[in-house]
Amino acid sequence: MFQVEFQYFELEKIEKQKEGLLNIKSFMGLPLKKEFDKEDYAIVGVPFDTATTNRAGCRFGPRAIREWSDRFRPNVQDARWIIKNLKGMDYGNVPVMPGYTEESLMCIYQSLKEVLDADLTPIVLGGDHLITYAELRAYSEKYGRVAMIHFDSHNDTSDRKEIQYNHGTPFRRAIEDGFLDTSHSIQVGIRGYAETYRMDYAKENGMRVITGRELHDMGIARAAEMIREQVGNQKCMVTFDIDFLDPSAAPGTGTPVSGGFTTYEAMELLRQGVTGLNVAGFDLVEVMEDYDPGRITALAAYHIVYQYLTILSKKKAEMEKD
Ligand SMILES: [Mn+2]
Repeated sequence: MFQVEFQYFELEKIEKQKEGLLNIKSFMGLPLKKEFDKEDYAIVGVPFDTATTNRAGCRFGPRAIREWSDRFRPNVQDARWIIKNLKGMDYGNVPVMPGYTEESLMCIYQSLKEVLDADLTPIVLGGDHLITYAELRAYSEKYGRVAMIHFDSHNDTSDRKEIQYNHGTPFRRAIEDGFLDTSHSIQVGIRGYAETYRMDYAKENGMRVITGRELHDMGIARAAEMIREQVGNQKCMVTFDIDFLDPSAAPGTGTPVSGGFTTYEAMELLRQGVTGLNVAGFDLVEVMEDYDPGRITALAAYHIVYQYLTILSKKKAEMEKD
């Protein structure tokens, strides 16, 4: 497990926190701040991409997604639910340090811990997928082992003994460290050309896997059912790697894999598969605007986050009914 001397960050904590709010356009115009006031959710940017193995650049993902969020209109369809049922804030960015992986993981973990300790639902904008490993440490400390619903074209259970931490290893490390309730976790959309040992590792450790081909064959409704069966009532987190989508819908990502899914399919899979589940938090990772002059990747990311917000708002309304 990552462990670093934290004195440096403690000394500069106040300065660092201020840095995390500098020059940021807030998500959907939400209040941009570090103090909590009984909000339901906090947007958290993690501009970290040191752990990428192929193309880099997703440190600008939070900025790109926030940029599109100015399309939010409070008086249309689901937006009314979001406004009516949820109080949100933008926590700014985690003060990560490019080039310093373990130190950055520590910053991410500590920031998530602050959000979770204040009883807010974190909605994290990445950043490369390694960041989810640090998030899972915070979730597991708060709730015990958590289940995970993981949308991706890769298992991210790679094993590099010499390189503990890269964006292909987060879920192997999370399993080793006991953060995950694997028997209620599921990976969806996996395809591509990685060595099979990664898939074997995920399955041997109890995770259910729906490959990309299986998902195309069975369709969204059946896959949504399988997600619900696997997760049940367990406390879970949802992690969405934008490369779950087909490169035609999301060209701006580090390791795109053809044969993926449309943005609509992703949104429907979330709506049908995740609504009503016991979700503790959400993240969306691997958005690289520099590889996508049309900026449709970040647009898709924004709409997927928006979809999750509607799910969260329905859950909140349901809880108030009880
Ligand atoms: Mn991934």
